[in-house]
Amino acid sequence: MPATIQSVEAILVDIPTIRPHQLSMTTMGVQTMVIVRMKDSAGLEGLGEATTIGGLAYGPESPESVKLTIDTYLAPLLLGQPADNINSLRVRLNRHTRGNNLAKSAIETALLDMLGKRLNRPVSDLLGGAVQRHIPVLWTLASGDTAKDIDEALGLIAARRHCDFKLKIGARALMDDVRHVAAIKAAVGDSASVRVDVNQAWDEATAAKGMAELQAAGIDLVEQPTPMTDLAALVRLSEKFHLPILADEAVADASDMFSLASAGFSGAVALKIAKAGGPLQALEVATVASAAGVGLYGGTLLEGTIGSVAALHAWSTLEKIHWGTEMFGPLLMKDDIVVRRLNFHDNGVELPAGPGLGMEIDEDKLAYYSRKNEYRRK
Ligand code: MUC
Ligand code: MG
Repeated sequence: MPATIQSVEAILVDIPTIRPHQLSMTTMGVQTMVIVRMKDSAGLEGLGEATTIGGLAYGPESPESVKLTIDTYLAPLLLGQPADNINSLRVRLNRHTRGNNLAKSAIETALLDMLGKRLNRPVSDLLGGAVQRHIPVLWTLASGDTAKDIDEALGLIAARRHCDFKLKIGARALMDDVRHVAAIKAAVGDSASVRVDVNQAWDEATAAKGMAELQAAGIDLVEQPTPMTDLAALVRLSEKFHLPILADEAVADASDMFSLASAGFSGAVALKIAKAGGPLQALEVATVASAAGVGLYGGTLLEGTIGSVAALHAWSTLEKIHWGTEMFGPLLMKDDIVVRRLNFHDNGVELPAGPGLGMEIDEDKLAYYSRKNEYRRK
């Protein structure tokens, strides 16, 4: 008798951040994760996570809507179904529900975790096998204060925790941002790679001026300078500058990647399991990007440990991640809900061993941080 899915629980978990995290569209002081706990008839549990940034500030799914989508629509489609055929379950979910890729990513992650535990294999094996176990991780400087960001960067370089940095810009006037970025680049020097993420805040003319200034300041990569729907602007900017562009919000799944690449884009893409609808689909984006000569980068929606580990299992299977990864989400939170936290060292992180994701919930911590009252926001 194949194991069937018996229960699917979606839990809202609020954990404060170690400092305010400023992006062009919001400032975060707390991160809200949706943790999925799925159980099957053999008594196994699969864990998954869906997380976004600043409620509805970043994208069309909020943590609360993800929980509602899972409870109301996805869980009823899964209950009683055979647990191990992940492709069949994806087809079933997509036949009855559109979009909602964050929620679907958490479900796909939980299914992979459960299958890995059943087969006694890590999720990376289910995805074809890991080719790297120590994966580079950058840090995002986003305190909103240039001097604080420089102190933070120098401390992290000295500790060998990170040697690459991404700066969140776009909320301020262009030349204020350029001065901020140039000061940080000058302070960290040539040994550190400095990139910026504009999170769609510029129009094309501002982006052209901004990229010229940033190129002169020694910046290595500019992420999503213009609105996500304007693929033509990304293509024109990528033709105009040597400074490469990282497409983020513009590319969620493999067909988005195909559209952008076939329009003539060159540069790199931020893979995110949440945008794509799960680790398997994120790797499909990587395949299309690689075929088109677009570089790869392991991106995050600032997930906690469960979501970050799911992504790490996927990134570990890639031969080359040209721009490294940003799987630092767990380090931005003051606490964690897993028993053994990730091991960040030597400017990267170790892929956890063990069956499935290799992660175990700390029940006391989960109970402490889970949202008790729907109307309370910390
Ligand atoms: C984004 O847009 O890339 C990734 C790192 C970070 O600080 O924010 C995220 C979102
Ligand atoms: Mg981004």
